[in-house]
Amino acid sequence: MTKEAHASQVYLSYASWAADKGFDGIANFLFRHAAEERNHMMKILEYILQRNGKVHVTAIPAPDADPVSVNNCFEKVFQSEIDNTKEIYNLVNLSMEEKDWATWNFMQWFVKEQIEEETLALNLLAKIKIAGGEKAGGDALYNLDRDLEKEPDEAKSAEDATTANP
Ligand code: OFO
Repeated sequence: MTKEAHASQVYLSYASWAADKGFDGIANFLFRHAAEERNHMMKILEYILQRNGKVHVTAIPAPDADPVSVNNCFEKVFQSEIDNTKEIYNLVNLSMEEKDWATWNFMQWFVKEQIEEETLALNLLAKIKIAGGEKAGGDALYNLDRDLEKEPDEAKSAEDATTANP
């Protein structure tokens, strides 16, 4: 739960960085993703309650330092997703050890979600690499920024989100 909340803070922080640099499309994309990660946190919280568990809401660690470039921003996004995937795999492993098949089944949604999110970050990094990687600038970044403004995502407003479809 805290890891998903942390992922949301990471996206919020990088979105704010992008907005400050004038990349409004990238900022919007990252802000929407922050909302998506928060929905993931809620999905886990609701599951714990549904299973009669006790929810512990703890402090959320601060996000990393700001990125130094658009390329670095998406490298950091990718690394954050990898870190979250490892935490999710730990829960899957634990559920197997405990023979808690309900939780194992619940966690499969997150396994699939992480594949999608890692792929999305990798695809964006590949595009930036074509545009020059760390040296990408001018037109290339302008076009990427404009494309991301239109990128569809799964983030819903809080009232539309459900546990099954956060
Ligand atoms: Fe919660 O999906 Fe990424 O981290």
